[in-house]
Amino acid sequence: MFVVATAGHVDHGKSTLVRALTGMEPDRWAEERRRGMTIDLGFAWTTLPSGGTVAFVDVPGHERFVPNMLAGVGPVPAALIVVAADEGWMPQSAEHLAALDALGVAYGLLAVTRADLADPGPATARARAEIAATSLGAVPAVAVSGLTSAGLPELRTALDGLAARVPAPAVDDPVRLWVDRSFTVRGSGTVVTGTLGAGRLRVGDELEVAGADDPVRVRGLHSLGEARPEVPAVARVAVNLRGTPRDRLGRGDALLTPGRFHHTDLVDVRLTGDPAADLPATLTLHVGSAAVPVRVRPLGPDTVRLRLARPLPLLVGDRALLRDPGRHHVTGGVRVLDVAPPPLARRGAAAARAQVLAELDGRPDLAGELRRRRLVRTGTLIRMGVPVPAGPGRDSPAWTAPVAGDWLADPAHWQRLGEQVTDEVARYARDHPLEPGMPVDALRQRLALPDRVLVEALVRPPLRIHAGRVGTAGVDALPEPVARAVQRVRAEYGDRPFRAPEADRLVDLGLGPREIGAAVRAGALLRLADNVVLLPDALDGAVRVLAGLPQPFTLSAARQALDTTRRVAVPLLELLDRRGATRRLPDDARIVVT
Ligand SMILES: Nc1nc2c(ncn2[C@@H]2O[C@H](COP(=O)(O)OP(=O)(O)O)[C@@H](O)[C@H]2O)c(=O)[nH]1
Ligand SMILES: [Mg+2]
Repeated sequence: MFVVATAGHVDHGKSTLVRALTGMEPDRWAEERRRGMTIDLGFAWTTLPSGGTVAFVDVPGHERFVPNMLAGVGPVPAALIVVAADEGWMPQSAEHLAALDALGVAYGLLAVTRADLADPGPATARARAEIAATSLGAVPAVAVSGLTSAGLPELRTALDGLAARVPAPAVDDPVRLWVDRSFTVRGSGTVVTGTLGAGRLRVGDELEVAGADDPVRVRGLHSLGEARPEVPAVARVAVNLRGTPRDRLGRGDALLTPGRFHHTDLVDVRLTGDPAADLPATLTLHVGSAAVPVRVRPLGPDTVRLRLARPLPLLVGDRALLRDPGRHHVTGGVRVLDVAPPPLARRGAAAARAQVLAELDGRPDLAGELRRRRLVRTGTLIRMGVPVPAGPGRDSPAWTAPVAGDWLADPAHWQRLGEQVTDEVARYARDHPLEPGMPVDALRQRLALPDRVLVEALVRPPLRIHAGRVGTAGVDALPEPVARAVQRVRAEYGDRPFRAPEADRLVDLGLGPREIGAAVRAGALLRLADNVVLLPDALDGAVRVLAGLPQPFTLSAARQALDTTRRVAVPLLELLDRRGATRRLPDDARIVVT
């Protein structure tokens, strides 16, 4: 099926034309028929010469009902623009065309109606020129009369041509059915209608509704007045929903494939067309069949942040339009660049954001999203409209594979995090020498990581996680007897860290040269000289103590301050000299290097 929306000034013959083409009455309301004026959307369909079906969404032309018009054209990718030969181009001809242009509608046809009343030439020339300057470009034109039916066969052929040009629908895409009507059918319950632009609906489907917790279930489907088990896009469709009160759904709501759409009330967008320098601070955003008040915050020359009065299921790349309802004026189109933008709290954040947005074009870009977000879940990206390959393969690079769980990471950021893990764990070990490692959650918080699985994935040998802590393969990686011996040294010398166990005590503890070697390699002991060992955190502790002395200080002053013997003090100071923590002066005194 091919769906086309009408567009054009009031009384130019849109509804008459739809009626003449389909034999159906697009003005559904008694009031519309009494006043001879379309107020709300009308729906009608017919078979084309090719055998295909065209369904019309007939819109009101009166300026008071432009919001209804926008709800009709929002989800429809093709337009039948109607201009009366005897009246020519009029204000709502222009406003409707501006709306189609803002939404980026690229497929259209011009029908110059009431050709029995005046020469269609001038109206045709003017309308084609106006249309050519928009997203629709050059369109075929047909002169018709709803009264005499002249031109209708040519119009049918032109509609077939238009249907052939519209790209094939993405029937495997997720469903986002913008509701344009909802009503109750006795005995069946709630029915909503809309234009299905992509995807496929089936009886029994569970669908999500923005703003509602519970899913809804499809009880029945109708298209073109007939019940169907399944309706693929593109189609006009009526959906009967099970157990859904009518007041829960209305125009502007959307039925969605679960888990595929991010509901957002904050978007960064690019303005299309000629963005006015003095954009009003509040406008109405029209997207799909929805119309939502928004607050506008300018960012760059053609980019703004919109705060929506209620969340909508929007995707990166969506087209929408902004309208000033007070001034009856389509302000311009927008293209959604980011549906989950960062807050702009810090000074200068807005300017920095404007620079980022200047680089975006609304085409989903996985590498760019990772670079900007650094860490993001696959599901979040998909809900933003950014496709993620199923996994790395011949065509997709390694960074498209999750680093942990369903988390994707920017490769450079992930590498930096790995280095930070090493640093943080080493720092923690220095600050907490008696603890067997850094608690995993402390590390997670230090690195501001949103999920523990990320920490677990970042810990690589020689680091490892043991009993909820991250440490070097130190004490607990040593052979049992050595580990026990080192623990005893910790217990005995923890509170006098610069006293080294005497040689015979080492023997008692079972720490021979080989055991000491293993403990030193594992970072569990520090060897100053043969048979002179300290706990590894002693070095930093010594620097702290020595820094508290009047500078420069002598060996004897150091020995006393450290409460130790020459046997330890001499090699300890030499080691500190070698590491650059202290410097030996010509008179053999030392200073702590700061
Ligand atoms: N003579 C003539 N009158 C027409 C033609 N098309 C529409 N009209 C009349 O123009 C008026 C407005 O038509 P309508 O279809 O309601 O316009 P809409 O507001 O664009 O839907 C009605 O009185 C129609 O009878 C036409 O081709 N020839
Ligand atoms: Mg009408």
